[in-house]
Amino acid sequence: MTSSQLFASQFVAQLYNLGVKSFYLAPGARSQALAIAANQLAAQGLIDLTVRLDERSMGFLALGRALASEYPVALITTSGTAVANLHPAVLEAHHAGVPMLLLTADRPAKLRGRGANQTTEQPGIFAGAVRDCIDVDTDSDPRKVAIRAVELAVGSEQRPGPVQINIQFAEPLSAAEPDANEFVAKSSRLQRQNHPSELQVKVSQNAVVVAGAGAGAIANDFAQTANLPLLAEPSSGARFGSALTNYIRSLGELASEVDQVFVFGKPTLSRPVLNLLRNAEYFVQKPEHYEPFDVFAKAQGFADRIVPLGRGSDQWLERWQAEAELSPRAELVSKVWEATEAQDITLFGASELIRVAERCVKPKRVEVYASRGLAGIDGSVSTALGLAQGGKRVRAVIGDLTLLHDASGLNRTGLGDLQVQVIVGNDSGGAIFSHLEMAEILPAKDFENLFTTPQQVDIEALAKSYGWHYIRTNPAELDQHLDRVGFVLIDCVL
Ligand SMILES: Cc1ncc(C[n+]2csc(CCOP(=O)(O)OP(=O)(O)O)c2C)c(N)n1
Ligand SMILES: [Mg+2]
Repeated sequence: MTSSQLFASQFVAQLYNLGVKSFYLAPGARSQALAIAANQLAAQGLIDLTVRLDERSMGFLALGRALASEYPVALITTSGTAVANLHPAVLEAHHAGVPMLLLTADRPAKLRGRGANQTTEQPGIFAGAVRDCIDVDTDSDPRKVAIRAVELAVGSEQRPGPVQINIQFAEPLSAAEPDANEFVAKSSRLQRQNHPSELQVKVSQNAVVVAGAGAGAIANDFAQTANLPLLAEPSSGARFGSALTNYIRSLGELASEVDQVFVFGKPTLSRPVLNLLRNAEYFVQKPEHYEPFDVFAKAQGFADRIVPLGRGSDQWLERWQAEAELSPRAELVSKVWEATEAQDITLFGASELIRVAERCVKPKRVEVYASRGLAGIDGSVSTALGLAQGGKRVRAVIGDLTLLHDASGLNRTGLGDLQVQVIVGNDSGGAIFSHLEMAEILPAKDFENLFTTPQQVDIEALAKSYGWHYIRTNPAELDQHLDRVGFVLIDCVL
């Protein structure tokens, strides 16, 4: 049998040859050959190797890094529950189309179901959330396995996304030789192969363009070309230009007149926008990463590129202009939005603040992310740190419960110097739930216990125990702190 180390060295080197430059490792015994091989490449400066304790937060860190680099990153775990801890980030990556390679170390297959230590059914553990699970022992050809994995992750067959490579390591689990650098060749990225489809659609006079998460600037180009109102979410990548409207305010009056919608990306934030699709005909331009959006199962057509025939009227466009929301939360998100420059990234957590941003932030071409694949409040601190590993300054705008959910993600160990501000809109609990009908029906105390769950955590102590600079402020004074460098936690009290 081929040795564990030979397989690991060739496999890791081949990933490098295929352009994979960011590796993540959570320590364990079964994965030691992969750890040693990755470290050998890192020692030569060929790859970045980040070592984290907690696989769950490592998953989101890697997700952020993959978002920033738009190329697969590799994650190495040991066997057992370590693998399962990647699941939340894998689900988000699946739905948002983020490429990741999950190198999960395992014992030989013959030991499954026999009570062997730290051994479970790892193949299939992520079900349909991975593009494939390649289950191999160390007699397989590591180069072929690596090529197949990277091809699938970049989206050569479907959308980009996570791929699991489950590697059965038998003892001896590692050796000093061979060195992974022996198998290194020129590193170049695999390109995604695709054959774009096109659809021409006659533009109605009462049409709008809806740009959800991941829509990209193409949605903006479309709205400009077709002279249509643009309803663009903060993380759409299309929230700029003259066609953008403060649409949430306008919708009450104009929704019933809309008879045609062009959908880009994954719109999820506002029910009034989604309701437009119930009543109008709609066409979907398939996003590069997210799954094509069709929750009402009545899209009139899908294509990689929709070409508008004709243009909307200026009168229709003008009717969509409205005033932005004014509130302390609006002040908070607007200040961050205004401070964002070309070399910055803004990340919104999945809760009330991104919805407020949708109602108020001005047209501006900025780099914005939000985990809208599954809209979890988990992993947001880690995702911000992963984005920052790409070299830009990152500001994450999140709720207080969202912070606490990923408190262990604050661990700076192994991260070096990053520029990251976590700006917490602190309203002590889940403000978003106040919109639920239950808020009116249940006794206030029950509603608090079951939904808002107010917290009294000492956030200052939390930040300091992880070595973050802590600032307590309010929306009116927030702008004074947005240039602070290093690891900064801004507790913005609402
Ligand atoms: C992993 C996960 N668990 C639970 C939820 C449901 N959820 C959505 S928002 C929210 C509360 C968020 O509170 P906070 O972060 O303080 O934001 P706020 O709405 O107060 O601004 C919860 C529990 C979720 N989206 N993801
Ligand atoms: Mg809150």
